[in-house]
Amino acid sequence: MLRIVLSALVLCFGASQVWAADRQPKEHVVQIVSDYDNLRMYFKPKLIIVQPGDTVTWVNQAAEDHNIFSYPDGFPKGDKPLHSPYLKKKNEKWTHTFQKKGTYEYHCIPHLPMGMHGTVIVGRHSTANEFHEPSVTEMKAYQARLREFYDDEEFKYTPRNKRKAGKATTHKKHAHK
Ligand SMILES: [Cu+2]
Repeated sequence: MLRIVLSALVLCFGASQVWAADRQPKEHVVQIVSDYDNLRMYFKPKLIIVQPGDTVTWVNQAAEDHNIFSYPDGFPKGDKPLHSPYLKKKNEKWTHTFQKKGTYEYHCIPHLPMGMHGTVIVGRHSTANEFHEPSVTEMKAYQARLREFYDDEEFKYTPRNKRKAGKATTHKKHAHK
């Protein structure tokens, strides 16, 4: 369902790229929300569409530890992951300027179990083979960061290039019906 929504958004926003070359870079804000009453921590908006050259500033809305941390394969090939420091104070900010087109998928480390994640689409959505393919070392480094909060067996992340086998099996099943 999310994929359909994303595709529709990309279709709608695709036309804007025609005049993208002439536009001034924009500054966007993503609120980091700590909703203690409902025990929810989330990025607002969860999905933001920007253009190359634009900046996104994440603003902490409460005195709660949050960070912006790329999934190990959650950014375009040739770019670097988003690794913010922990924002601890109310109104503490972190800004990143996006230059490369594609999809950036990130989460907050301590609140990953609450589904605290977000997406930045720069210009257009990345296709499956345009994402960074993490090395063994990078995967180990990512798991080590998560282990600061979680036991080894929790939140084992499988990069998308390792998930293809499962998908192929599903397709086969459908073909037999
Ligand atoms: Cu958080």
